[in-house]
Amino acid sequence: MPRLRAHLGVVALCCSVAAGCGDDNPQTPPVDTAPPQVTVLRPTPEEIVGSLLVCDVTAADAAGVDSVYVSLQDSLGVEVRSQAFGAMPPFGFTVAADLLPLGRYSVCGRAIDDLGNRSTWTCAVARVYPPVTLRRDDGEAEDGLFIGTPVQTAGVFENPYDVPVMVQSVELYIWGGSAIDAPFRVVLWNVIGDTPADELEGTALRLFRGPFGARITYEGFHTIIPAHGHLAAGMQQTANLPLILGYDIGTVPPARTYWFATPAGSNDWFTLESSPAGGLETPFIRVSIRATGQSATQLAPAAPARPAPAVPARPRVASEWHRVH
Ligand SMILES: [Ca+2]
Ligand SMILES: [Ca+2]
Repeated sequence: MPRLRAHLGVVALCCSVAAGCGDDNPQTPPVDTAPPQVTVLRPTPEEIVGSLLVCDVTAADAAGVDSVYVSLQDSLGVEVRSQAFGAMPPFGFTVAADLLPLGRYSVCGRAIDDLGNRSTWTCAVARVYPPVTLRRDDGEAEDGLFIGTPVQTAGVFENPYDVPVMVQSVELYIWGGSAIDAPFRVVLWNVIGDTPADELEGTALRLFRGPFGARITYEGFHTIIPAHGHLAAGMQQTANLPLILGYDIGTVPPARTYWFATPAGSNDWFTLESSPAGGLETPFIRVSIRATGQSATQLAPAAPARPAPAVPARPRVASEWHRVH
């Protein structure tokens, strides 16, 4: 047995030398057992999404990427949308935020390389805030309010989200029996306490001919409402023949949420309930908003609002207004 062991040892040594000095015998490359490296490019972690949820994944592998699978899941892990891709990027898709309920969503990717190695899921979470319309009416105006003089009319609306939102549009309803040819502007005001205050921005003067029963939507605003902040939106008239704003007499609005000021341009606001012709009717004013997303969070420092006039006996509520332009 000792002689046999020695013999085997020599054989083993020879084999070892032969394998190790194989300049003319190329080594077999190591087998690739590593799965592809998957990275979620969009959304960025905790990205605030208010319009489009961009789902974008990349994958890399030494042996080559064979295929990529992208999955969008809600907070319960239920798949909202998925798509399989081949070897060539881009790997991803885009979903409109207004098609999704408010919530947190995971964008996940996994990939398989050319040798069949499959990666685990790589995910990034986005916070999706669908655009929403702030309103206090049922969408059907039944009457019009005629105060008898050009007037500002505004509703005070609250941003329901815990993130800043940008005003997308303001919608007004001009009553069917309104006078013709009455110029007006659509205006956004700051809110001090619960009262409309300084103008933030407004449209140019609108010369409106034949507006009977018209719903008008104005876009192009840039005001950002802070998280849970307040905004006053409405109409400022400048003509001798005031427009009659459509009112919803079937809805009782929250008290002191609608205001008017006369003459137009005045900061002397009164609640609509205090108007002889007003009562508890609801002006047809609606404001659509969307979350500002990542680009807006880079707007720092914020431009301060213009100083508000002194309002005695009314506590001032901090209002961090942002202007984009
Ligand atoms: Ca690999
Ligand atoms: Ca109504």
